[in-house]
Amino acid sequence: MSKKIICLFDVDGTLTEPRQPINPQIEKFLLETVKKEFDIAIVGGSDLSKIQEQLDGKNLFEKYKYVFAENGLIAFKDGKALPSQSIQDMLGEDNLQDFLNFVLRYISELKLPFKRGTFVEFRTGMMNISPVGRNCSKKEREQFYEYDNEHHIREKFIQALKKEFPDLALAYSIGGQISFDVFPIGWDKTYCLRHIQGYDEIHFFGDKTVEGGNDHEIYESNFTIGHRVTCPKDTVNQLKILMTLVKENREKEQLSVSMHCA
Ligand code: M1P
Repeated sequence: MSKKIICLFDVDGTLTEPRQPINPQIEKFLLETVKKEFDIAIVGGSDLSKIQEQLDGKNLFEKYKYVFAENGLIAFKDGKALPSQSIQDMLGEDNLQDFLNFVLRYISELKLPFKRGTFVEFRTGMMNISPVGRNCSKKEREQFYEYDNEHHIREKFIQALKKEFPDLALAYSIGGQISFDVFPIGWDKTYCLRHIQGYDEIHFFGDKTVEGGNDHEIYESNFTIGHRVTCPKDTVNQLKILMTLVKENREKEQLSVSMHCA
């Protein structure tokens, strides 16, 4: 019997350019070609509203078998919401406020080429912290990204947080261009895997697969077959290769069954 496969995609950098809408041709390929062969699902670090904005959210739940936002802390199967947990319950209000106060103090002392607004976005299962501020424009986002590549603002910030809060069981990951995510250890993208059942293979596609990137743990997980991609076009190419391999294997299986029966 042929294997039941699901393809699980990261969003930014894998299906779309960072924080941009999906290219209609890529969406067409997913929905009209890939979906004929495999179930498809998404797992983003972002919150649901950003994912909906990027993936033409009108029929998001019809397009994808599973939709996971915030690494799977916000989860839907066939459009039905699955159980969730919150970061405030996990950390406790006292720890949370100490943490946030330190973050805001640290940002207040940072001198950057420019700063905008919304430095902390408090989500259900994580905090998203942006030294430059989430309200920056697309151009400013690119500029900060370049500046950060040179000056390692986010990496240094994360080191300072780790040093200040060694006892809080928190993980830090850089999934995008202007911010980093903070969440309880284990609430990385592998969190979503607890919801996926009934498949022989889970193929995960992501671009931030190296250590410190927010696709790293799920890419390395024993429960997935990881595909490292460089951009949405590369995702399409790797899907084409996967579909060819699966087709060849199915043909081989059919041939051996018919030889066995003859
Ligand atoms: O999906 C990857 C990341 O996308 C955004 O990052 P940034 O705005 O820095 O490019 C954020 O939503 C972040 O939480 C998420 O991990």
